[in-house]
Amino acid sequence: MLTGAVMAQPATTESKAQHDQRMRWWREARFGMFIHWGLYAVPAGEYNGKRSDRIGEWIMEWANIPRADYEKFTNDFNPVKFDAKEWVRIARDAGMKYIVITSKHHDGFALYDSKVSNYDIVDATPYHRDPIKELAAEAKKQGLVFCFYYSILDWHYPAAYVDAPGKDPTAGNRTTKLRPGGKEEYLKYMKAQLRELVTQYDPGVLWFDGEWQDWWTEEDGKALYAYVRSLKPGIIINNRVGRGREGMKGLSKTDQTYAGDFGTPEQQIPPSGLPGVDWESCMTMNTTWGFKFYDDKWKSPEVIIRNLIDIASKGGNYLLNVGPTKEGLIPAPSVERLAAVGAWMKINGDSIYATTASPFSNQLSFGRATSKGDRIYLHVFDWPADGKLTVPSFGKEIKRAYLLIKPKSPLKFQHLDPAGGFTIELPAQAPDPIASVVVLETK
Ligand code: H79
Repeated sequence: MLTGAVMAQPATTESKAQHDQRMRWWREARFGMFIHWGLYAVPAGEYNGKRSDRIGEWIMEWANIPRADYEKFTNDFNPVKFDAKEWVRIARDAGMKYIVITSKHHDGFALYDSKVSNYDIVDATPYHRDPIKELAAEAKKQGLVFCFYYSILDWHYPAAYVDAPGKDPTAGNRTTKLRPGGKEEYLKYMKAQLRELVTQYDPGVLWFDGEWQDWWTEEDGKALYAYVRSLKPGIIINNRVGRGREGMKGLSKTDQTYAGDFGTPEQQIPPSGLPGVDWESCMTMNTTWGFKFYDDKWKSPEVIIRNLIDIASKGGNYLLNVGPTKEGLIPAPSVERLAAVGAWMKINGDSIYATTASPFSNQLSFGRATSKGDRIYLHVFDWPADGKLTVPSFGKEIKRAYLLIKPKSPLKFQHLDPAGGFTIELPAQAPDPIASVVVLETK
């Protein structure tokens, strides 16, 4: 089945086989690291004594900070503790296969050395180095795919201004306006930055955001999609390049064909997958993307691991965020949680990587399932007290059943009457209290 994205792009027409080939590494990866890092790490959620429940990277919006004042954060952005090798190690050890980092968020600040702007980490901060260059090289070295986030909304671009009650015209805002002629100028600027990003750092994905502006049309999205693909035909682009995404639910609307290769649910997991539709849920581990020093509402490792499984069981990817500090450190609570996910993935990764959605028509009462070839992986969240796991039928017969950690010890199973599924005899103790994996080999 062709996705809308393929059909929407006459300039980059590709066959289904070519499309599958382009999407292949991404579909197999299933798990990536999102990194929100920029000037907002300096105030870290507090401005003039004011704190907020809102997300840290939006401080220029919720604290109504004029451009000229926000720019001053550059003086204090000196991430001398940044260690590209360590960041990539943390992602790799968590079992993540790709990294998506903010090349430019809504605040307009470039985290790489842009030649078309002085508002970047090399030109405007005491650090004077390009961390992206090191990170891209290190990711490649350690076998992860390096990718970029890029915001279409830009609170710093000279032609952009805010027209909202009580708002400074140069502060951040959910929406901006562009001065007459400003759009053409800004489009040129975006394309110049995207050319730099794609040609100099060879990203696997371009992850757009901030597309909900009145001045941004689906036509603009299709043209930008084609432009980025023309720079690197094999690149993958999310659906926020155009106007297709349905709010925070993130999947693309179906009333027409929209630009973009995958849907982007934000802070949520769709109730079910959709055959032939690629998507990725992005989520935070606490309640902010950009670092806030007082946000301690951390999700437990159990919630994070089960989210990863839930997403895989619905055929999606999990893009899990970290928000490093202005010193260049990934916060310790994030590192601890990623290590816990990594410990689980090291043992159970086969049940996640390169899998497709659950073959069962309904969500399993005891947990989740994924498929790969002739195998079904059952993720047991609730271990049965009587040692008998009741599994509904899924249209195939079972040849063998075993725990993923004990492939040489077959588990006894019984087929119930023809349509009635089967039961599997499990040991008394769950191997893993968060999720234990039972493998079914089918005939
Ligand atoms: O980068 C992170 C956030 O800063 C950014 N996206 C993630 C990945 C973001 N999160 N929330 N928002 C931006 C707020 C935007 C919310 C809305 Fe809308 C914009 C609500 C209404 C307009 C877009 C369009 C989302 C729903 C409809």
